[in-house]
Amino acid sequence: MDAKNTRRDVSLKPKRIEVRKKGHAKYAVIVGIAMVLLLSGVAGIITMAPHHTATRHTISVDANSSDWTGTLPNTANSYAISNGEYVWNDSMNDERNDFNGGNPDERVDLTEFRITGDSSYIYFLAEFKNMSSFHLGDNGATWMAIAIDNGTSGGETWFAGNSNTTVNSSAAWEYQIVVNLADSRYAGKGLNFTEYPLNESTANWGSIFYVINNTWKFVDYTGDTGQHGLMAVNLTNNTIEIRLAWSVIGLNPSDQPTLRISVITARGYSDYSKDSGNVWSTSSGGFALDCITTTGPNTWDEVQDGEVNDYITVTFDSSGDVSDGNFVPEFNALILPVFLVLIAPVFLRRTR
Ligand SMILES: [Ca+2]
Ligand SMILES: [Ca+2]
Ligand SMILES: [Ca+2]
Ligand SMILES: [Ca+2]
Repeated sequence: MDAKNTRRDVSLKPKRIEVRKKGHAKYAVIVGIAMVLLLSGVAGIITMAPHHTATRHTISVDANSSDWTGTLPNTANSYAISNGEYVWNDSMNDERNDFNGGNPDERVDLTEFRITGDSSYIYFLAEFKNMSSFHLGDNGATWMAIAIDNGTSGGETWFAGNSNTTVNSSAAWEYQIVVNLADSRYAGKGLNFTEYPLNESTANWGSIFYVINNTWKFVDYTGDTGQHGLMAVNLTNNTIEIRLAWSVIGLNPSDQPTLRISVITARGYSDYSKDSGNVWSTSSGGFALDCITTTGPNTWDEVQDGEVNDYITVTFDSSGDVSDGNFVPEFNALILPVFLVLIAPVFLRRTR
């Protein structure tokens, strides 16, 4: 298909080739467009971002999701910007089942992930398929990490929890939120609900809720009762809600920041008394059991290489409301080169 070969053909059989080439050119264009559309569809980038109406609202961090009012998109593994929220519909039953005797591991099956903000806080909501099979403090309880690239260049790519998993280097993070429901301080209490603030007791690798910066230092506030950060979980609601003051992640909404967000879930363990807690290790690949990606159908397809290549982008207006967003799939970067390769023959022929 290179120019040299084409030129040789032309010199050999000028007339017949000319006719065939027009047919080939049309064919190449059609195939090219079809391939681009196919790849776009596969990669989930025909997003047709809905016309959004910014509706700033404050979230009560109580593990009740009724204050999140954006409309969930109908399609699995797609997003919407709705009522000032970034709303991600995560595919159901896409979690790895390495630890449940090969049965579905619904406690780690993320089903929804949402982001919004107001002038004081950024808020996150994570919903799971079914968390009724365990209590807080159980070994192997749900573990989740949210990596936040706040727009600063550089950053760290490893997810926390010794999870053997990285984010895409284009979304290298400055701050990471970890929720580890296996926190040993809760063991044996039979609890389904708790709220936890970002105070000095979060500065422990076995903590139920902590924030770290990209030099792996805990970000916590002595005596905080939720002013800087708060996490609430309700296993009956299958819901985790989080808020962080903008300043905690080095931002001010008046700058209308754009963040890149990567998310994984896993099974956690904890020994708070020994400042210890991480995720359960799988026998191969990254240890994430679900994540935000369009690669599938199973999470294994994304994390077998130890990297979550896909990430969310979300932009806030000066009031802290989500004003825009996108989703960047791994194959996005392939679309343009593939398109150029496919249409190249058409241009080569027309220029002669
Ligand atoms: Ca709530
Ligand atoms: Ca899922
Ligand atoms: Ca997923
Ligand atoms: Ca990957």
